[in-house]
Amino acid sequence: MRGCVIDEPKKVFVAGHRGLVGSALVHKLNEKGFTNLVMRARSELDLRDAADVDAFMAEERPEIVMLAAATVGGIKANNDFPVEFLLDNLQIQNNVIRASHESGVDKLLFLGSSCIYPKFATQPIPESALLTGALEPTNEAYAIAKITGIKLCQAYARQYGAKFISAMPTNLYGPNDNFDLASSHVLPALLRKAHEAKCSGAEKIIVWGSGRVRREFLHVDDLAEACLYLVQNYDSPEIINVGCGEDISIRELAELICDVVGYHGKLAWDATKPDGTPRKLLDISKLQQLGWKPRISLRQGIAHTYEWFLAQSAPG
Ligand code: GFB
Repeated sequence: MRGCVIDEPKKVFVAGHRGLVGSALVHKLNEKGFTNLVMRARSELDLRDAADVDAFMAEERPEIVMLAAATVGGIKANNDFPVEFLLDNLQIQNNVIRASHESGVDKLLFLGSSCIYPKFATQPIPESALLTGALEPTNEAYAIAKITGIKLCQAYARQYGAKFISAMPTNLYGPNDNFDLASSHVLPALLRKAHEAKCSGAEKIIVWGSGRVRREFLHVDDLAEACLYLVQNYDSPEIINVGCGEDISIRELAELICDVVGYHGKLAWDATKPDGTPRKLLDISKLQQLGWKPRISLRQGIAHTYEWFLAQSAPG
């Protein structure tokens, strides 16, 4: 119709759309009217393969790339498999970032992690703490890969003026998380342990480490909203933290999870397992100044994740 221009939704490639972050991004993009999404399962496209990624990007030519594909895991998986955490992540991000530049992508969002910051960074951790001290050894491989991804995005921005931005999320949780006890993060692990102990009538659950270390947890739906907000409102190559601004000890987290699940047994501490970083609370003032804030409280978010977990494990 003449005189009536209807903007087509931008074509967005969500890399890693089946994971915790990618699935939340797809949901949020659909909700906000971005219906032109490109996605590929790992069986269809191995992002570690440069030639396949090049061919895919040349054919699809997305305008926006949200890079949520990564090899991820909790403290034990990170500690046990440094080769995969370093190599897979370097390959995935190198391929996707380079192919995005070469295929003319307008905007790319790279997702890092709060573990890029030094083990003993000042708290809350400002973006300026990057590369000011030694990393936490249990996740050094993953952190080095993520730091390299940030630097590659910044290099494309400096050399070619690319709008490749990098967000640093704090510890995330929510639907589609990994609940495997050997490789998961603490929150899904404790949710599962408390649920199984409640069902079996066990008198205690095992919690790793001392319980004294502190972590900040952000529901993945809040992260997804922040990511979209950044894609629409942030162009700087400087990294930006995404968190909720509050942290909690692992003991308090375990107690909260047991309360939400309705498990009334004891907590037993396994001191043979590592504590990791003593504290990891992000300074989110930069994001707040941009006008974004999280909406989901930790208790609400755990309850929502538990509902999802129960629905997955329900027969039929
Ligand atoms: O979530 P998590 O595995 O990773 O562990 P990080 C956080 C804390 O919870 C550690 C304790 O002190 C764990 O010892 N914890 C207690 C448990 N019980 C459990 C349990 O049953 N399972 C697990 N997994 N932990 C990760 C990094 O560090 O954070 C990644 O390894 C990434 O690279 C991610 O950056 C955000 O918070 O210590």
